[in-house]
Amino acid sequence: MTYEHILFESKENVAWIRLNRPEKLNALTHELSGEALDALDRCAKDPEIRAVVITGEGRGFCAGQDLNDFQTDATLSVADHLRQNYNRLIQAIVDLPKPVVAGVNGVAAGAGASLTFACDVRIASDAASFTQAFVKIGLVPDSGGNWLLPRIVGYAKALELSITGDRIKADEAFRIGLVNRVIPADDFLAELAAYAQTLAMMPTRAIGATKKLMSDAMQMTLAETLEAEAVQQQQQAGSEDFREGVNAFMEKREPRFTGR
Ligand code: T3D
Repeated sequence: MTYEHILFESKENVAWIRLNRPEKLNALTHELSGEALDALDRCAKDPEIRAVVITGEGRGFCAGQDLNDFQTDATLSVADHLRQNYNRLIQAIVDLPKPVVAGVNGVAAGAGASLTFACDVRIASDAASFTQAFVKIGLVPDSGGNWLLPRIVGYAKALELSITGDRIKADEAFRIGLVNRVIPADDFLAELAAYAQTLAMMPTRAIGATKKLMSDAMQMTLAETLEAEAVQQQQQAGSEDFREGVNAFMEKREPRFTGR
């Protein structure tokens, strides 16, 4: 597939997915969602890719659904649109057995905010902001916002943000635990790249398994979780990265993980 609404690049084991409709603050269209989904599939299949960054071109991260689509197509089934586009996109990010970093360069609104919530880490520029904009146009949060946001910031704050639609800046997002790090805008891309690079050099299989274990554990009992950890650890213990990690420790050197 050739891409018109995203930029896709893979270098030094990191894949970059850049939403690329800057004049619309990277608002989502059917085409953009399809391209992002295709890019995520490539990330899943390519063993050389060991970390993924999703970020936006221009001054916005993503302004959510392109509202022009509601005006131009009155027959659009919103439910089917969500099922075919955003639901698959969110699930693909969560299911990807590799770390996914949201590089939140600017405003993240509506489904654009949900997109960041689905990522494993949110690194924000100090120019970033978040708004659960849905309520401002008479909609409910979607794209997993009702499931993901309370798990990140807690129920009370998630509900408040969702029923007010208040736009919060990066420092407030950091204060409530919504973003993991805030970086001055001038240094943003360089530090984001360094962060992703560090993740890409980690034991990728262990990271993928941790994503799944921790997500599953949110709905499991302690006993179920202990058992799932035992099963998973058995698998990790057979990996090349485990052997390398132990050898490097014994030999008092830095490990060279390969993701195998
Ligand atoms: O069927 C389904 O899929 C339903 C699913 C819905 C999921 C959703 O995401 S619903 C929520 C949709 N998003 C919004 O309601 C957000 C709308 N945008 C805004 O509220 C504001 O633009 C922002 C808070 C995001 C940013 O404000 P600001 O002041 O920094 O920028 P701006 O001037 O409002 O926007 C800049 C341009 O982007 C502007 O275009 P112009 O006038 O320069 O030609 C604006 O119209 C355009 N833009 C921003 N957001 C959207 C958009 N164009 C289309 N759709 C947008 N969502």
